[in-house]
Amino acid sequence: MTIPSAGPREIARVCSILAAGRVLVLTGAGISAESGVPVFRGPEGVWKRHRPEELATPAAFARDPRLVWEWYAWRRETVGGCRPNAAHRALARWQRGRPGRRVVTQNVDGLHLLALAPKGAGLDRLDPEDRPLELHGSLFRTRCTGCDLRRPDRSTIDATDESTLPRCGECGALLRPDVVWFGEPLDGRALETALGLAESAEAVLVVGTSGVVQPAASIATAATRSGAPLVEVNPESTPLTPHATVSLRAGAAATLPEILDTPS
Ligand code: BV8
Ligand code: ZN
Repeated sequence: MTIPSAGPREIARVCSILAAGRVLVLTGAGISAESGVPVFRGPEGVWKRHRPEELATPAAFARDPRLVWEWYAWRRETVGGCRPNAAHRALARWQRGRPGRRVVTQNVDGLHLLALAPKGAGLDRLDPEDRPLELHGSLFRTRCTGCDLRRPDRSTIDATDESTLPRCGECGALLRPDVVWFGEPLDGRALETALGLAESAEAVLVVGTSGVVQPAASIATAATRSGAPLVEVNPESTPLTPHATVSLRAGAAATLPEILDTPS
């Protein structure tokens, strides 16, 4: 059922669905739109200026690492100034200390983590169950193309020349953003965990994803195949809308506090 603007009855229905013990939340770029993080597709999507095939692929990096790092340096700078919005914060409140509530995100902006540990402090003390599963990696981690060393990294990247690109302190090889590019497999353990959470979920909440990127989008439908009702929050309809029990045509920042802060 698609709801152009949710009234108290629909909100109450959504709250009762999300009051289940085991709820899986799948988020996409739309949950960060109101934090000022550009979404991927859509009129002003970042892909408009660049096509995924050009930049977010291993072949593009092999062909022109400087251009790829230039794009990621710009995205790091853009995202680095963004803060979690009311939707990220509502999710962090809702899931804290409730192990049955898990967030799986396609986003690489790190805003779910910042909402859980605002100053970035205490990230290491976060309960692993509270940490979001970052299926596509993070803009703020690098990975070594030589020895695979992965490290948190919020440094400013100098992409003016190939010689100024970041290199591994251990082996000297070129570093790359620790994100999953198109044509690259997702981390097997992360995907297995996400699919396991989907199969055991009693409800699934999908927020701000166009539902076109696979295999991430299939995590939502894996939950519905196991009988879990799906609630979607998105101003537009998506390929996941037909699987939704309730699809709220709404923005995340206004809607999530409304549907998650209700004591259950
Ligand atoms: C792989 C990291 C195989 C990089 C990203 C079927 C099965 C398997 C693969 C495929 C398949 N079909 C096609 C493929 C290939 C491909 C794919 O899915 N292509 C798509 C484009 C058709 N998939 C892959 O390549 C994956 N790898 O399958 O490997 C393999 C196996 C073994 C061995 C070798 C290979 C890897 C996919 C990961 C790609 N990396 N990101 C980077 O970020 O630079 S994906 C990228 O898109 C982002 O991570 C982003 O999160 C993701 C999905 O986009 P969305 O989050 O949905 O964002 P979008 O802009 O599209 O939509 C925003 C939504 O928000 C909109 O609906 C909008 O209405 C809504 N919105 C706007 N404002 C708000 C809002 N909602 C709420 N509130 C608001 N205020
Ligand atoms: Zn190395």
